[in-house]
Amino acid sequence: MISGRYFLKPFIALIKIMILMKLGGSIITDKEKPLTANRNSIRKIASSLKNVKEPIAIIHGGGSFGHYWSVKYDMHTKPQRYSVKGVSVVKNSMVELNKIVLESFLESGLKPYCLPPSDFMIGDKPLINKVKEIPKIAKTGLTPISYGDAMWFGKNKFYILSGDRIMGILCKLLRPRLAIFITNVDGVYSDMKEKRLLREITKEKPITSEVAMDVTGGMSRKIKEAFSISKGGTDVFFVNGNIPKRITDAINDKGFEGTIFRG
Ligand code: IP8
Repeated sequence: MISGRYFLKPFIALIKIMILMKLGGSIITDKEKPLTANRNSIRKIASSLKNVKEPIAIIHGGGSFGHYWSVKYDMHTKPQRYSVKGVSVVKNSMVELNKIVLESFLESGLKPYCLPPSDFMIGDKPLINKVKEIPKIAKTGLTPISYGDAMWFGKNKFYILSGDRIMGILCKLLRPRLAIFITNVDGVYSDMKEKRLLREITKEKPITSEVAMDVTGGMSRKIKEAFSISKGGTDVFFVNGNIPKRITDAINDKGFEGTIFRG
């Protein structure tokens, strides 16, 4: 029997607009060189998005900025009483990287709109009314750009909010048409040795435990968020940002190359 959701899917796709895109730290920074942005890659990706008519909101990661300092100051996603110097330094480095992303988008002809996560989060909870403003801002032609950050939790505790977690939070509330994770690899691999790319992950064909074991901490967090986003009905794409045409092909449903988590 055809389920109601399956039958309604084409109609839901018509009313759903908006794309949420995560620019991974691996693509926007040089992970080998501390505090070095990959301006060329950011510009190339931004230029490719210029012709996309659908509203887009971007979230970017920390790469060799935020992650470099959070490792130095031993800061994690768990709320704790971390060094306040560490909080300050991590936060400053993310503002610096965000500024580079904003400038690159502006130079590429887009209209970026800086959106620090403290604008729509209180502690570790989203401010629903603020989150609901994001698609409205994106529909004006601006591109809201948020980022992973060091956040105040309460009771003198802070935590690292990753860009991947922001993707999960925003997708749950906004139910975008698409969620796209841009990294510097072709998608999700079954194992890193043979590099066998997994093209499609569905409820019927779920990922095996070896995959989760083989991938890096960063990738396993993305996979966890991708699963929960796709369970909410949004298709999730993993795309290599070194070939920006793959991003626009994914958006325009033209010969997708990467990994899809079917919503
Ligand atoms: O790169 C982490 O965001 P992510 C941001 O998405 C910081 O994990 C501050 C390290």
